[in-house]
Amino acid sequence: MKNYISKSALRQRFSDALSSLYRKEVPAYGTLLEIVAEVNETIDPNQAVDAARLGQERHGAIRVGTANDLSTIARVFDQLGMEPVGYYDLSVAGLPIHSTAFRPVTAKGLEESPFRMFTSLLRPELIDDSSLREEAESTLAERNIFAPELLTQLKSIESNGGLAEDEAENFILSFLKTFQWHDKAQVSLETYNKFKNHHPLLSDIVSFQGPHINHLTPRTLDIDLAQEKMRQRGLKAKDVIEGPPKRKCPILLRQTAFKALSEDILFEESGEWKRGTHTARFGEIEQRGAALTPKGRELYDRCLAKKDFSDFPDDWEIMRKQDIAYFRKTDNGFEPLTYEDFLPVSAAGIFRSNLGEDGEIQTLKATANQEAFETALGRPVHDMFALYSAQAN
Ligand code: OOG
Ligand code: NI
Repeated sequence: MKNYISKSALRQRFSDALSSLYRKEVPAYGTLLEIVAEVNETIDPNQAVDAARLGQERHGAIRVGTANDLSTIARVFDQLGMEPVGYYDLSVAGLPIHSTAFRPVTAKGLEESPFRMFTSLLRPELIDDSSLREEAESTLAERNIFAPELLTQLKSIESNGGLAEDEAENFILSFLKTFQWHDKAQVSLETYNKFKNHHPLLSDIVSFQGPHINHLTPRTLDIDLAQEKMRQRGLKAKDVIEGPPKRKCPILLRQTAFKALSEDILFEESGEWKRGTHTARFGEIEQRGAALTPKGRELYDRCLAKKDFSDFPDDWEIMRKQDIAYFRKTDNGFEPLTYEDFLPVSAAGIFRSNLGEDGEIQTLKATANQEAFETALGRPVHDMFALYSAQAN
């Protein structure tokens, strides 16, 4: 019998391959990695949470256009030990998409390789211009975002129940193609501008051969220091850090990013090439804190809405007694569980600063539709609170 590679090993190899691809394509991301390594080195490893996985920790994000793309990518991620967790309705922030995060769901899986991918699906029903909607849908229907060899390999892994060690390299290379940048658009400049004027996300999702990775995010232990260093090194950092304020006891997730680059694109029009630009790719950093219970999350959302966190206890003992955060019992007492997921309000803030829309949120007459998302995905998403509860005690 052949030796099958473990899903965690495959996930880590994919994460490393994607990181080198992105470093090559977006050199500023390399600078970001240097900053994070520098900052994390200044922190005592004995004090650091999840010290072992820190250096390799990151997430990425892509936006796909069709149900078939979403369900197929879910099958590939499944082979990498990444399952959909949570449903994020981004229509509340004026974005015509809904999302999930593919990630390992067990403590062991997270320990072995914590890589995750925030994945959004376009909601064409939220495009109120019907001719534009039809044009978007027919453009999306014509493209194939997966290399043919990837689909062949995927079928064979699914029927064999695993991937041989010596075939892993090829599988990863085929999957990487889905995340590559395309400097030639698949629509004319005029069509691109039509999509863009309707919503910048629409032009990003529809105009290219594939759903290019739009950012990668290493994890830092001191985001305030890292943000300062980003400025010193000449990266155009966002003005504010998304998420909770700086605290003694970090909770959830704090994030910041450097603004997306404007990149040259060629658009074909009756056999001639026209030059244009597209703004999509950026780099982000994040600092992770404790996972909150539904009660804690409600309190967080309330504090965020009124921009005042004085009601949120900044003491582990109190947070545990009041059932605000999840804890695990260890030999040295209680240890908070790390939040492994995302925050829709923060995501919307990151989206906005990268779509060149620093102003008001556009409103969309829309409601969450988890059922439609799960139908497109081909399976239900995990409930994140259930996953944390299972690991807490
Ligand atoms: C995804 C934004 C969400 C995060 O860290 O909250 C995200 C996107 O820009 O496609 O990655
Ligand atoms: Ni992100």
